[in-house]
Amino acid sequence: MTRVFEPVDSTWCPGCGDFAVLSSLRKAMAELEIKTENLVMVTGIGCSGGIQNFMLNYGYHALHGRLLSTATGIKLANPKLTVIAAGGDGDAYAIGMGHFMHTLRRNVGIVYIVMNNETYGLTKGQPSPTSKSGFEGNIEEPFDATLAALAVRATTFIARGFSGKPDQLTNLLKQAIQHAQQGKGLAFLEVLSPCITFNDTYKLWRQITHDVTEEQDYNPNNRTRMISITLKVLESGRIPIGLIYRSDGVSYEKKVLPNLENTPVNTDIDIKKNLSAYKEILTLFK
Ligand SMILES: Cc1ncc(C[n+]2csc(CCOP(=O)(O)OP(=O)(O)O)c2C)c(N)n1
Ligand SMILES: [Mg+2]
Repeated sequence: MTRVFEPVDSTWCPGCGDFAVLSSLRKAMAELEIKTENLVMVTGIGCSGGIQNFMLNYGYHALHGRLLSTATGIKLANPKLTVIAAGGDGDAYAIGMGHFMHTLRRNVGIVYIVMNNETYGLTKGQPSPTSKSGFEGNIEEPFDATLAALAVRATTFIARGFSGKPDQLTNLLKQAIQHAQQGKGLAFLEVLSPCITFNDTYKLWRQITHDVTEEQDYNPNNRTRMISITLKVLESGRIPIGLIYRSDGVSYEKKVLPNLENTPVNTDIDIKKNLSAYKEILTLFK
């Protein structure tokens, strides 16, 4: 199969947290032996969205905040593909918030990576929905996506990694990809990925990230307990990281397309063979 993309050199600032996401993703793909021609990356608008240009696979740069509807369409057209959506906190939780919530609710079998730097990096450092109160004149309180995702009862995989912990990140990425591949549904992975130019949080995040797996009553299959742990960690001024929640769901594509041999990508669209059917459809518009 010929490929449509040649990866280009990264345009990220030296030291950007997104480099760790890129290298961990490459590592996870290699370890899971995912063939590049079977992977599609759909990305949002922002520095983080550039990741698709630096990878050797099929990709599509979607409209700002609209990557999830594009990724859903690709997965439904060809459920055998591994579909990874990736973008920033602004893309996900500001302009894309409605799509984020509803895609979680649908449990589409894609991996969604949100690179959260608590700012709009590409447009030079304005506050985003995850920015702390006080950042660049921000007077609002930050949104926590893992807690919100836990509140959507259809979610089946919720995790948070940190660019400063690449081994844990690679492990979470592998689990997320496998979850989506196994038809269990959407794997949501937020990555704390510092913007060294406009919001350098490396040092702070090393201090305040807290691995939820260290909690005595940690049980990632128990939603109620994980809501309580997540809330407790957040209210103590720390940020929960690690695998937060996982359950065996049934993905949206499995419900819509129970027969994997009869999917849109397998449909015969040959004009000559289907001429009468096409004519019939056209008459409906007359
Ligand atoms: C419809 C639309 N509105 C606004 C913008 C301007 N814009 C470009 S990127 C961006 C936000 C980027 O922030 P984030 O999603 O957090 O990505 P980052 O650059 O931090 O990785 C905005 C508001 C746009 N490109 N399109
Ligand atoms: Mg951002």
